[in-house]
Amino acid sequence: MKTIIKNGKVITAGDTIFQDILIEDGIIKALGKNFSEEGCEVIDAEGTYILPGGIDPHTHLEMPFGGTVSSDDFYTGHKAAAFGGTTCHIDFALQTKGDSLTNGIRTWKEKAKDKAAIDYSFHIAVTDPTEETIEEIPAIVKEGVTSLKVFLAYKGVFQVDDTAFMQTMTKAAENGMLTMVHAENGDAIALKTKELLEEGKTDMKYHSEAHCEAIEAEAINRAVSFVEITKAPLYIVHIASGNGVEAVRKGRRKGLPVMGETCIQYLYITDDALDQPGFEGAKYICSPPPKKEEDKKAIWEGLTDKTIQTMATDHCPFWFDGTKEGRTPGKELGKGSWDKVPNGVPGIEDRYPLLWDGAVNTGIITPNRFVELTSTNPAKIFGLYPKKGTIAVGSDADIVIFDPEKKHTIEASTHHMNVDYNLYEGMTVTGWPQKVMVRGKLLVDGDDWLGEAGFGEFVARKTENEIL
Ligand code: DUC
Ligand code: ZN
Ligand code: ZN
Repeated sequence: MKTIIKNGKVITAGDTIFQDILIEDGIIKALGKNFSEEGCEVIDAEGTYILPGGIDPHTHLEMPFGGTVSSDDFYTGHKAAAFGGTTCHIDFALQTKGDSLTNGIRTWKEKAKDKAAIDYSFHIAVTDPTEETIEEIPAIVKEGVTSLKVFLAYKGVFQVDDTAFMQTMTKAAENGMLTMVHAENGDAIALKTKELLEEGKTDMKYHSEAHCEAIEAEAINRAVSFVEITKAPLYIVHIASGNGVEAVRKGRRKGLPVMGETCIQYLYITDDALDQPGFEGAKYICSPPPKKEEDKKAIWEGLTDKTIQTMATDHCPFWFDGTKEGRTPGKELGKGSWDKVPNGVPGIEDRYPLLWDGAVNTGIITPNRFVELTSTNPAKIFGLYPKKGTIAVGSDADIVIFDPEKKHTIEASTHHMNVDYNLYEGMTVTGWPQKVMVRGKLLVDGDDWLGEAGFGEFVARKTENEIL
């Protein structure tokens, strides 16, 4: 099976070149011009940009959380991802307390295997960092799971203490594994939550107060200090605060191996969204929550000065109204008090075109930097490169044929995510994926879905995580 994509402008992190792409058996076989078209399917991509498929390094599909389960599974989430230009993602498998890391990964592999339509991999979230758990790390690496996450938040649920954090990151580094951290101070959140609730402060906006900027910044500063103490590399997930960005910047200037991720919602949304009449603010409740205008500005700066390496989503959707038939319970669990609202927002379908519209069309970043943030850097940091994350001979043919002129209005009624609202409802963006392929198979052709459950593959990752 051979395909030629011709007449498009191929944009990678390093180059922008008019060249044709020859694909054979799902792999990019050659780049150049004037390929023989005999026996090939030919896609004329005149007027479009050919980009590496997006890699979302931070998602939570079908995740049990907040008394329910996130509403996208490995089929619906993958279909939505593909329509939005994402061809691979790394989801978080959770360790159950008292159980092994291996079983956590096994459980998530089961969830994915018959449903997956795009390629995927897993990080393991360490929630019970006992001696046995830490000793299990080398075995996990052998399974191709080369990154782990710890939480400094969610006291009594996922939170680990500083000793466990340092021990885990040290052991991970010794085994070529990258540690990731959800950096918010869980003790401070628990205390603030108690105080706010005792004062009868139950409106949605108080979620922002319980997860205020200083609570995130303290944890990020602490995490960066631990990099200095242990010398182990660290990737800080979903940075939402200006002082958090600054802590990473300072660490990097000292030469510490610390990297930062932000999520698309933090570029567009502020805490005003939680402060709306009635229950509307619940749609925006996630942790960390979006912060102030000045934090948003600082995150944009972090993207342009390369303090931040990746753009993710933390995709973790919950129905706004989960009471309808066939739905899992959703945000309505928190009617009456913000602390009962399941934490998480949708975004897997929106990330790639929203960043293009907001950052490339406006001239804030180049198309090459866009590719870096959405695909190449996640691939390099998490050991997927050069199989994924670029358009090069020998790479998987994970390709987005992107129409830079196409206008698209984002609406829950037309999006593919399995959730009844969209954070960007009514926003019109310019630039939208026209065709999307994974390993040479066309999954999206305009509005048509050609993907199949079971086509997506688990990707075992290498330990050569690059420190960018
Ligand atoms: N934050 C969220 O909002 N949802 C999932 C997990 C997390 O850390
Ligand atoms: Zn998190
Ligand atoms: Zn997350």
